[in-house]
Amino acid sequence: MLRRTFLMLAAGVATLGVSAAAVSAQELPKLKQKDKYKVGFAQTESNNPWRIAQTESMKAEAAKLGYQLVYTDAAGSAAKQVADVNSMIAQGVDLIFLAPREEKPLIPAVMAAKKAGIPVILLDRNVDQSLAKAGKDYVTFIGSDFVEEGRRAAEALDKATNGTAKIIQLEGTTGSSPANDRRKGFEDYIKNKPGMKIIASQSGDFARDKGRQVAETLLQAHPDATAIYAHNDEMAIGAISALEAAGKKPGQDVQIVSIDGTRDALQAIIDGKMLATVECNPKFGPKAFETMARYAKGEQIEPWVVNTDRFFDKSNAKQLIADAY
Ligand code: GYE
Repeated sequence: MLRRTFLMLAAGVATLGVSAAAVSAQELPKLKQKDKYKVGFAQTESNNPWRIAQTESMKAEAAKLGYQLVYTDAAGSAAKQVADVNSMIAQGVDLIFLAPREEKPLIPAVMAAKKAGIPVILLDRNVDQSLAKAGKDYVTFIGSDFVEEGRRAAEALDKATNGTAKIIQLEGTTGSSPANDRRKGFEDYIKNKPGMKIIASQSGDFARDKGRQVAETLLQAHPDATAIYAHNDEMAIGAISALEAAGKKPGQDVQIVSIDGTRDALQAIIDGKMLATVECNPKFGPKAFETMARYAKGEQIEPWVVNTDRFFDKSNAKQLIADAY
């Protein structure tokens, strides 16, 4: 905004009883260029290898740069994550990396940081786009194309089954952007495939044991299922246990596709128990801090810094498992 326009605007609202500071709070907070920063990282939970790999990557990069990292773990609670962000604001961090557990409940945290003049970079999950926007309320979203991940999982299943599958879908955390988008990508693809049907769909909260329990119940109700699509590898591994407990052969009686690319999933592919997994790379550290540096320099940051994903199946799982997390 032109300085003159800003001053005019500020004067205008001052007469309405709103301070000039409130006007400038409408703008995205800036980040000063400094040698060392104190940076927050608000993690959602630590109950799976993906989260642990992500946290390690963030901690390693902060240590490499000599930055102080204020790390919090919301232990699976959006309410705690909001409180965690508020505590980072109180501690005066320079910037907050936030992995919003769910799309809507974390909006107040994004807005509180903005109001306090602290820039936020969203990591790995997004917020509701009708309530907050990149370049206005937060700097950018760094992460994968979840719709595309879901589409690729559906395509892999289509190819392996010749377009015939009765599918149980294990959804991720309800209200989270990867669960919403991975469902959309998959369901949009199978709309044009008359032989592919989702016969049951329920959340397993992205967790292995919850995935196992939900798969167990759904398999009892739908013994005719021929495929399982899990929104992440942890739930897919849980589903393998459920299938085996029910006396079925995963990979033969029931085909399994999922997303992430964990070591356990690659091993399941090698063992013939899983068909494929679409990669979702958790190693955000270098890209997160590089984006932060670009922002401090005054660069215009694109609203979405896209991570590109590989694909793992029996053609490459053996070669790539050594690097898996
Ligand atoms: O797939 C899952 C994790 O937000 C992209 O969250 C991430 C997902 C990831 O718990 O394993």
